Amino acid sequence: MSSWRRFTKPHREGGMILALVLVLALMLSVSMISFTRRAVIDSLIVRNRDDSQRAAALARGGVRLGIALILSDRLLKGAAENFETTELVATPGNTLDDLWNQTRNFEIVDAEGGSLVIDVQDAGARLNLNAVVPYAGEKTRAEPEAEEFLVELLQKVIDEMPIDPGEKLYDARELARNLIDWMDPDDTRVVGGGEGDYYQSQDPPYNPANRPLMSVEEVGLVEGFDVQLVEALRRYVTVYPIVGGNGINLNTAPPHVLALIYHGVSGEKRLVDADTVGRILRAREAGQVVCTGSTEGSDCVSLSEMDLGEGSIFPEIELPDQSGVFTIRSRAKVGNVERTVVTVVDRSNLLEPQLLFWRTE
Ligand SMILES: [Ca+2]
Ligand SMILES: [Ca+2]
Repeated sequence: MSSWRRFTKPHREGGMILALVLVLALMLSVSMISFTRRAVIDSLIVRNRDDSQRAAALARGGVRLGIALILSDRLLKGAAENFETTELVATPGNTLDDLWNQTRNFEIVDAEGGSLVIDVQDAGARLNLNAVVPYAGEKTRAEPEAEEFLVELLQKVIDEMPIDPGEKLYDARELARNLIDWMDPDDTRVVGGGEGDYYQSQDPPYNPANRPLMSVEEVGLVEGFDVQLVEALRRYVTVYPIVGGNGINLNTAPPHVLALIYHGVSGEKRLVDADTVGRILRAREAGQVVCTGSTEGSDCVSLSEMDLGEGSIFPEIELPDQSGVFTIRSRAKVGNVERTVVTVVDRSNLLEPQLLFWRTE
């Protein structure tokens, strides 16, 4: 027995040591793997942070380029002789032939592989909600056409929302009235009663703004509007300029916004049909400009030629559009990191363009 023990004991001890070595080796390799992985992750984080900073800087630079474009466009249009006064003077108006539109979808690539795309759009290319209920201080009143137009606009947006019709529990007329009450200076609902009832029952309670809208996002605070509806509305509308803006710029608006032209004789206005939208687009493609004033001696075509002669358009338009407000979207990409800066700039004062909005995405 004892000799058996003599032979077997070292053998068992050797086995245990071997097992221990294996466990240690395993632990070592596990910690090596996790150390290596950590090192790789750390270097990726550092690289990502570098890319992120570079992308953010590139996007900010893109905004400066965009501002340079809208100012150069203004100077090219003949404001140079009035540079000292810096006042907004009549220019040929905003069209898609302008300098600021020439960089659309053009990708600028820097020496280190970063890329930048700048998209500039005039405010008139969207329907200005603040032109529907134009601000006039305490005298601000929504015209009857404002409610009718908002009903048609909201119904169109609701109809086009890509969700199940059963989920569209919106009432366009109620929404239109709630939006007017949010913007008008009084505290009485369009249908009578206090405007604050709904808002005071919220947690936390708040009040209607009773002033022009400061952002499209603000519409989400209005009774009956939810995030989905505001998102659907976003591609059609703007709130700029906040005061003193006109209706849609027929010379720059995309087809889905042109479809919001509300036209006709008083009391019988309707959204225009696809034929009118097509007519405007064809005129633009032919290098013509839709004008509301004199059409003599220029590339102007009249509203009548667009089948918009009879009656009027609401909100009122003045073409060529002289709006000084532009949205600049600057999207930069470095490695796998993308940064977008969205700004709204007013170029009315050439020496001091005003930054009205800034958001990093
Ligand atoms: Ca009201
Ligand atoms: Ca109100």
